[in-house]
Amino acid sequence: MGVVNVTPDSFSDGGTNFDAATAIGSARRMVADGAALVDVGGESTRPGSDAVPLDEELRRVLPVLEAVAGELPVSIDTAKPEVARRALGLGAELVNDVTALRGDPRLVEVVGEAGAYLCLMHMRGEPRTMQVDPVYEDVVSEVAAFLEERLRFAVAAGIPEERICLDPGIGFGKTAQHNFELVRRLDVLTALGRPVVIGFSRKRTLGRLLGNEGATVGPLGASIGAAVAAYERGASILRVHDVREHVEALAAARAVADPDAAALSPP
Ligand code: HH2
Repeated sequence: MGVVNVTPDSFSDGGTNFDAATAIGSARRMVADGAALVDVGGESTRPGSDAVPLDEELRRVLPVLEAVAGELPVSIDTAKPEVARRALGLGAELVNDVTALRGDPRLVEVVGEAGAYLCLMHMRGEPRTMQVDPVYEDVVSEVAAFLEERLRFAVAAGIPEERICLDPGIGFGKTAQHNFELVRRLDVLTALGRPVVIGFSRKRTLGRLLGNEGATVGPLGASIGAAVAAYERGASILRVHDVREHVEALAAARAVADPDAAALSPP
C-alpha cells in the first residue's frame, strides 16, 4: 500500500504531494513500481496534529481521486463519512479509518452501502495527545482485544468480515518498545483471522532507534527492515512511502520464505 498524503503537514512526506498534479503522478508511479493499492489522505494524523475541516479535506483529495480512483486501486484514508462516500463513488475500494469506527457513526453505513473494504486501526487517544506517556500492561493483548471488539462491531453493523483488515497502529499512542513488540508478537494479531496491515514506514520510532533523539521521521533502510520483519511474521499489507524499494526488499524476503517465488527468477 503506497501512501499519498495530499497534505501540507504530514510528518513523513509533508508538502511533497500537496499539489494535486504531483499527488496524481506519485500515485501512478507507486502502482507502476508495484503497489497493489494507493492510500490517499487529506488529513495528517501525525502526533500533535489538529483536525482538518470537511471542506478542506474534500478540496485536497477530490482532484486526486477524480484522476486516479477509477484507474488505480485506491484506498481513502479518512474518518469522515462524506469524504469516504465521495471517494467510494469515484471508485475507491477501501476505507482506511484510523479511528476504527469510533468517530462519526455514519461511516459504517457508508462503507456497508458501498460494499467497500475497511481497515480498522488501533489508536490510543487522539493525534493531538496520543504520544503523551502511553502506558499499557500488555500492549499486544490490549491492541488485539481492541481490534477484535472493533471487528465484531463492524460485522454486527453489516460489513462482511472478509472485507475487513486490521492494523495495530504503529506510532499511534505507543512508545518505541510498544511499536517493536507489536511486530515481534504479530502472531497474536494474525490469530484474529483477518489480514494485518503494518505502517512502520518513516515513523519517528525508527529515527530514534538509530540514536536521533529528536527525530520526527525514520530513514528508508530502517523502514524496510521493519517491513521485512513484519512480512516474515505474517503481515499482509505494508503501508509505505517508498514503494519501489519495499517491493524489491520484499521480493527477496519472499524468495527466502517461498521456494516457488525463488523459482520464478532465472539462474
Ligand atoms: N499511519 C499514518 C496514517 N494512516 N493508516 C493505517 N492504517 N496505518 C498506519 O500506520 C497509518 C495510517 C501516519 O502516517 P502518514 O500518513 O505518513 O503521516 P500523516 O498522518 O502525518 O499524514
